[in-house]
Amino acid sequence: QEYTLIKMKLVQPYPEKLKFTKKSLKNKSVFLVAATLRPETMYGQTNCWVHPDLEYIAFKLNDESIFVCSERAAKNMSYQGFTAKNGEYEIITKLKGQDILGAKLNAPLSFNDIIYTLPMLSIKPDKGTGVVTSVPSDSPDDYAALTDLKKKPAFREKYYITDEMVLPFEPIPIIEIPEFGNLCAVTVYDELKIQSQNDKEKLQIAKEKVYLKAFYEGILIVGEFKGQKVQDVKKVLQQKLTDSKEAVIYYEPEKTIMSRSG
Ligand code: ZZB
Repeated sequence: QEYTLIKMKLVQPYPEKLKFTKKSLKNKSVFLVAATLRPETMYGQTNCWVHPDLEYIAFKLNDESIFVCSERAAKNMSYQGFTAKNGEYEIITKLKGQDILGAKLNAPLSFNDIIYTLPMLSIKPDKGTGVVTSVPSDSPDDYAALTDLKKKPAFREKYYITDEMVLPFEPIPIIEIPEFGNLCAVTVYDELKIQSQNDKEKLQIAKEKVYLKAFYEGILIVGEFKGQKVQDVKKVLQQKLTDSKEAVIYYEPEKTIMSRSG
């Protein structure tokens, strides 16, 4: 499986956990990296998701910059030429998702100059990097999780998330799909009466409803490729993001026989 890894640049001041590592990260570029199949949706990023209880690592790349993601993903990257030595990665520090909640980021193509790192409880540890970029206009999971944070002050408080990290951020219309309008995730969320990010079955149905439609019938309504079909611009945007070093290609190995039968 091929993913586009979106490099979301950490903006100073860095979270405490990253300020006090053995080697100073002050003059280093640090990125939270999110695996996506939808590079054409990056205009609509409103935040980044991490799981508060999951373990992440910060490790060094061969160009001296730092990536933050799950150790499983770092290991995969080390076999794909990301690090100085094949199969090896130098861990700068280990951290929990909660250590980077609230961190300020600068994400490529996003109409928001600054977005925040927020908690999502449905992140799967064994997929992608464990860091997910959020596009609530086109991803029902993202819209559900953002709505949860907006509706429940107690949920924000629990994770020390302040109002300004959440309340100003609305889904941004970026892709028009016949019958679903220009905020397809919001349309299906309402249609299926989804209540929260824990509504697993409905969210699965919601995703299936929009995925193929977006690919075959979606039209970009913003940016440089405005007016073009999603299926025609997906690769072009991926290329543009990798050319500008704002993204890299990352491969996820096939699931092992063990996990397939288990
Ligand atoms: C931006 C985006 C915009 C995404 C969208 C989806 C949608 P798949 O097809 O099952 O492989 N994702 C990535 N890693 C994780 C994880 N560890 N846990 C939970 N979710 C994760 O799913 C790939 C998508 O799942 C990725 O693409 C990412 O969200 C999320 F408009 O990135 B996506 C209808 C979906 N729309």
